[in-house]
Amino acid sequence: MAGAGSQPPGGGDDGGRSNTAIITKAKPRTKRPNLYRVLLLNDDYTPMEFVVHVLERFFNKNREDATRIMLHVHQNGVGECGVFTYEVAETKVTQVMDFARKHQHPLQCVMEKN
Ligand code: TYC
Repeated sequence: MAGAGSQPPGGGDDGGRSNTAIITKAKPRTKRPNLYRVLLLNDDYTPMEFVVHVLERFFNKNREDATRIMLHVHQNGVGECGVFTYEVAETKVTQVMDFARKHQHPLQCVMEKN
């Protein structure tokens, strides 16, 4: 469709006959990355102290916050450890799952798009 908006801002639709410059100002487009929640899932076998340790070690929580999150997961079935970009979230999930497996605990850690 020809008409309003079909030419660049600043006009100058003279078929190239004049030497008027068109200066377009770039819009400041700061694009935010997609964010992912990393979640711990409850189970009946992983010791509470192990889950607290995981939260301290991989999610940089202090003991108080780690204990609060662990108890939330224990009581509600699932809880958030943090929100990260895709690659960081994926790394956290892998680290937790590897660490749990190494200690023979069934602890599950997953990520979901925020
Ligand atoms: N429910 C476990 C227990 O009673 C503790 C636990 C908490 C396990 C959080 C996993 O993500 C978890 N020992």
